[in-house]
Amino acid sequence: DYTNGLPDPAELKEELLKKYPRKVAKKRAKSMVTNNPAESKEILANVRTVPGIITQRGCTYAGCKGVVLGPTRDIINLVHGPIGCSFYAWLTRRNQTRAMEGDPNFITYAFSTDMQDENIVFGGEKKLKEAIREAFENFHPTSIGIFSTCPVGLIGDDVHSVARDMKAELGINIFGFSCEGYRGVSQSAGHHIANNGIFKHVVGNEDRERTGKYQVNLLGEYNIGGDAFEIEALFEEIGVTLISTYSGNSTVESFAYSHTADLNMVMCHRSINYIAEMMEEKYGIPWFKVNFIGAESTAKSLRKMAEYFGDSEMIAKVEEVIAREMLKVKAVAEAVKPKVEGKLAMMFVGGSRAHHYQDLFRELGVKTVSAGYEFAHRDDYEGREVIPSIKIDADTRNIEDLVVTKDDTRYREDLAEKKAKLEESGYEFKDYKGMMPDMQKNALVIDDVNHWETEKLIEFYKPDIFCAGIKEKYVVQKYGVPLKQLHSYDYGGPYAAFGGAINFYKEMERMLATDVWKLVDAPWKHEPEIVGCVTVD
Ligand code: CFM
Ligand code: HCA
Repeated sequence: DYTNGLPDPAELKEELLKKYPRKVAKKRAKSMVTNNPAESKEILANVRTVPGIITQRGCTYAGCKGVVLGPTRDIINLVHGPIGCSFYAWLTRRNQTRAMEGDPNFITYAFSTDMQDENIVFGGEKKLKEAIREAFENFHPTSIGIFSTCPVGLIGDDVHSVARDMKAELGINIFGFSCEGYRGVSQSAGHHIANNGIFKHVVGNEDRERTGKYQVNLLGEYNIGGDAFEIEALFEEIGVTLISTYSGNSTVESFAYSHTADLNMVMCHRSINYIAEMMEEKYGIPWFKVNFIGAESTAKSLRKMAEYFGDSEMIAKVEEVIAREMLKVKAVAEAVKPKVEGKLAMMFVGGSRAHHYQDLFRELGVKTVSAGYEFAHRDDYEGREVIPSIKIDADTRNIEDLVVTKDDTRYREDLAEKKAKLEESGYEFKDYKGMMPDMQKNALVIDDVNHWETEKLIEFYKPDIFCAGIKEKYVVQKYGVPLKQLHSYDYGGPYAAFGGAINFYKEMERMLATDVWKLVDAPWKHEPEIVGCVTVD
């Protein structure tokens, strides 16, 4: 409970809103919530950013090409558009991959049609076809994805018909995405478009013999800074076969037979829940939410998996691994905690990490005083929805009307009643919590935080660390506050699972147990602000 000892967030909220025109203030007010985990509070999220406001958000193309398909190494991801869209998405996310010798890895390349004025005026389909032929001749891929950038939608190039023609001509899998940057309100729309495209064009294309007793997919783990490698090693030790990861360290080949898995575990719910739900509906593969950020969360997720399979050997193995790893984790946490305990953190990131990383900070006794997502939906904030535990009677799986997994208002309905109904019909249920029920009372939750609000948050709380992305990094640091990038991890990582937790603790020791940041003197404190502008005639 942050009611005592920390400033009252209501004061800050008032100051932030005062700056805005009346209509904007009214809208922003709904996206800033003083948290109370005991109450079901609503937050306005997944709505358009007011033009003129400097947002942290990205675009639909980023969500589709960069996030969901980008980390897959055996597909050529061809960007149909001007070169900048491709160049600025070229390896910046730090998604890693490990190809076996001789296997294709196209991740290090940036493929683009490099549209010019002429293509904008006369159409770019011909150039797109040529680019596909060229990519095919040079690299011999088994699949090519085409990603539309803004101008493609504006001039009306039909990437889907080009894909169909080229598929027939070249005899490989080719499919297009209408993921123009301007669609939707953020990269979230791009995730949805990517999920639908992969499901339609790839999943189920191949069958494969079982390769293990327990086969799983891991969804929403993108192998940033090598996170997935940590998790893969744990699965291997525990005796679980990882069929496919969507999409860190992945191949489209494995997506094609991923429907042969027994279970889907969802790490980033925001970007990939659609595939989990579609696979459940079409192939009957159950899914549940996991989190491998934080040592405690990792232990919990492994236990959840072992319990699901109900195999006593696996349960024992999981306990053995947890006991062994926790010894190492605790040794480092105990050394670091006294140096950082009680410090204040803020995190404004994406659609899941602003929540997940609070677990790691909690393990060090660091308080998250304010947090928010860039583009998450209400369920990622408020989520108290009922996710069926999957130890359920195969004959009575028809629980659609009882399960609430969508970002609508249904989860406001009486949970107790739902629980009773589920239990009556032999189902177990688990709460899937969003960020707010997991945060302290009086912490300030802000959706789609902007530049002005960021500066005020820093002045108000004087946090010891701010977590966000590259666009925020240097402004925040000029305030004398260290910024940890929770997207790319700066140059660090992995931070997932037990090994990752140790890396993160050490990084926090470096960043928090030092006074060096207090020596930073922002240039704007001394240099005059430029107030006018020069007109050239
Ligand atoms: Fe999921 Fe992600 Fe995130 Fe995301 Fe992203 Fe990312 Fe992110 Mo950057 S898929 S929502 S769209 S966990 S790229 S790996 S770090 S904003 S919090
Ligand atoms: C994206 C990708 C991004 C950007 C990170 C950042 C990533 O949204 O297009 O702003 O630093 O993780 O690479 O989220």
